[in-house]
Amino acid sequence: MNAPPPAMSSALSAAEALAAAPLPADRQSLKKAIVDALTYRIGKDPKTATRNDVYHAAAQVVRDRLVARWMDTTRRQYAQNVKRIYYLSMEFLVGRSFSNALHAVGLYEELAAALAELGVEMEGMVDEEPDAALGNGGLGRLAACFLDSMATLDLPGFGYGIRYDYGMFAQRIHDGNQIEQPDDWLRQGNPWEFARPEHTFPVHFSGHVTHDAAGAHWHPAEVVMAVPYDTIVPGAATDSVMTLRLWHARSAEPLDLSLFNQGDYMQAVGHRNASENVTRVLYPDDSSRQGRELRLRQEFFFVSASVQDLVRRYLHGHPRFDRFADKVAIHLNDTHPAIAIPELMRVLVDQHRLGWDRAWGLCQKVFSYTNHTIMPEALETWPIDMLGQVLPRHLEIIYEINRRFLEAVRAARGNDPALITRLSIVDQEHGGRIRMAWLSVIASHKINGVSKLHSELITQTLFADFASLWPERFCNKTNGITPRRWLAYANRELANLIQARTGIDTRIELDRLRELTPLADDPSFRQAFGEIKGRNKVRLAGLIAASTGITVDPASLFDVQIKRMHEYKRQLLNVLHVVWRYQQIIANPQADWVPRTVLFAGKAASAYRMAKLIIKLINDVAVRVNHDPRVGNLLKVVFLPNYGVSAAEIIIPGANLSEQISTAGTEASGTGNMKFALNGALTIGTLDGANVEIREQVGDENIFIFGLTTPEVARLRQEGYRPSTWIDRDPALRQVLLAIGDGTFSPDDPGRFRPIVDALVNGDQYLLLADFAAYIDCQRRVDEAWRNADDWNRRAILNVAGMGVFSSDRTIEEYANEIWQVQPLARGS
Ligand code: 26Q
Repeated sequence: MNAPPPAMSSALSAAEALAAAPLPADRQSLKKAIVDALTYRIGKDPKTATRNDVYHAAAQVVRDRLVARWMDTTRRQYAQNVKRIYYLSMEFLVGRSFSNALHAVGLYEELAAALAELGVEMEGMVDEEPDAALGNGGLGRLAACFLDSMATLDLPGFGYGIRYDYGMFAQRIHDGNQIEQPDDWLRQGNPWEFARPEHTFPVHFSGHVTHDAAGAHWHPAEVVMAVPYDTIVPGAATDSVMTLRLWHARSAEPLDLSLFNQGDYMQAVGHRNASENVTRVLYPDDSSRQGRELRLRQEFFFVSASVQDLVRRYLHGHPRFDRFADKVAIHLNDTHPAIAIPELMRVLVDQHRLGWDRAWGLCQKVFSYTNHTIMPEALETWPIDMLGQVLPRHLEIIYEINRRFLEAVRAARGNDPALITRLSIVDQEHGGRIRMAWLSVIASHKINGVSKLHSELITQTLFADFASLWPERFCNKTNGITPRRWLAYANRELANLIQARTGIDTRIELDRLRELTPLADDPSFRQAFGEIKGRNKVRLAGLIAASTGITVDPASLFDVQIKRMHEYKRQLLNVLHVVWRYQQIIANPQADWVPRTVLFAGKAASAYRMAKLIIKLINDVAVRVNHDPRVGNLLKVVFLPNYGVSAAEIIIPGANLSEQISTAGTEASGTGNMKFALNGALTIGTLDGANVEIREQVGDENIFIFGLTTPEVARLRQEGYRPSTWIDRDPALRQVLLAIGDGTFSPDDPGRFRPIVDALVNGDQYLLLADFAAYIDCQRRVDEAWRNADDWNRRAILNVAGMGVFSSDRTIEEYANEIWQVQPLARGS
């Protein structure tokens, strides 16, 4: 939070004496506080209050108990004059805050009891809170886990992002098809944020640039105001509380006075809407769609406000910029905030009149950049004319950065035109575009990938030329997940069992999980572990029934694939297995089949036709399979709608098998894979992303690995991949494709899934057919393993035991030490 530094706090000089004693937290006081909040803050008679009103009252009571810690954290940051990390991200996929905050202040049980005495059940009440779904998927969720870890490790970090009016769309399934609905998450108000209008900054756009002896002058044509909203991010087992500062766009003028004076009131107010559109909605794409001007405006909007804010905070305690790089680290979560580079240059050179070389030296010291993808279609580039129109001065600065950089390359490497073309920030090929990844690499002192494999791949392919120029800048930081949300709170029973048997506090001691290894051979532990999994499966079955009407048997093997719908993630390969299994069961009903429930969930980008068609296929297959009396309980297929953080918190603890089956070399890391293994699911997966490291940790015998490796994929493609070869040699595969293509699952429209089969037969970009046989074979091994329930539990426990390194606390410690060079805040004063 942004409490003023001690020197400025004269406004309420007498307040110190009254400074808040810790608020009471016993059951009776909590009850009273909730009723008071209902009455005086919500303005509701407790007699007529709804469950939603009670949620808001309870949330305020919890928030009150965090505020003093928040202020104290800010004071310590100022007093210790620490180096701060500014984590810039377009996305923070936080999910719900209520339980997380309750656990952080250690009041979960007591508040649940207080609520019960008031006649409200905690379980149902927490469902009143909408997810803060300000992100698409992995990248946004990673940012949320990182904030949680920074808070827990007492690191002085700030998250900076956008307060979207509408987050990730809600997904409805109608007749098997995805329908998008707006996510109006702020409708009922957000108890976790504080508006800070006093820290509003103007953000400028467009116009033109002039130059004179004093330097460059940008004469912008538009201004939008950026109003910060601070969200509380509590750490676990510490008093530290972090701030996530999200910017909201407000029109600079109440209305267009000239229009108003002409009597055109509606138009005058309409003008206001246009500039406020910049923070209206999250782009629901997890890659592809490019070049939208509003997206560029969003990026610059939050970056410009954040840079102004952090420079203001720095200058508050320092008269000059000499110590800037000792006090500031700015991290770019992918290239989405990369416009911060020319913006900081502009602030330093044009506004504060630093020399170019000095300003550039500071930039290279403060910026670092994480790459999350090597897929070319997901790399951000902007058309030169668009960038020049929206941000004319920034385009000039980018050109100047590029000119100097290429000159240095020529000096070091001689004039190699091919190399220069490859290294240039300006891509002359595609109508002239600015490569944001190149800009980010050139400006950063450290560039990292998100798993060992991915970090290796980016230095060998995407950034090979840069890596040979500056090998020391490239490093790996394997992703992690917060053990608070994903084990201690989502799977409290398992966390309690682990604590009871080993003393491990899973919230903050995930590095001790190896101590579980001997317990895998302890029958009583295996038994208890299996029973907990069973109860989590019953809970998941309840969610499935409530949201789809489908009844599933909690004793069946729960086989789960939940993630954004994307061709490279190969949900379709999973479907091919389901169809194969269906056909085999019908052909051979007497065989000793392992009953399975195959669960899918995930959103498709609204314009992604193939991904949406695959959702429809899953649902059509489900209708057919689930109603076929020959199948009975041997196979159930479920597509759970509206996947998000809160759904994941129920699904993951109830899973037995985690599907991580992307084409090798395509998934940068994956983080769902870690969440499943941590909750005792076994993985079936390719050697892709962090699966490679999961295998290292759990041992080859406790993970089901199949399929082509990254070099094999590359070789196959190079030699010329022909799908027909694989169909010709595998009658079972042919039969599966025939059924999908001939309308077996779409009798109302037999040609519906032809495009899917055609895409496989005529290209199969992600090599599903090449991996099909290996996948089926691997699924057979899964069935065999499942038959021995006790041994399955043993392996599951060994998976949990191996997950210690995937705590985001470990990841963040590495960032702090090796990239940011920041120390934890001292506790106490
Ligand atoms: C870009 C331009 C225009 C509109 C949207 C976008 C956009 C938005 C989101 C591009 C990419 C994303 C998200 C990418 C993402 O989530 N990547 C995932 O990051 C995880 C965390 O590192 C990895 O574990 C996953 O492997 C990776 O796919």
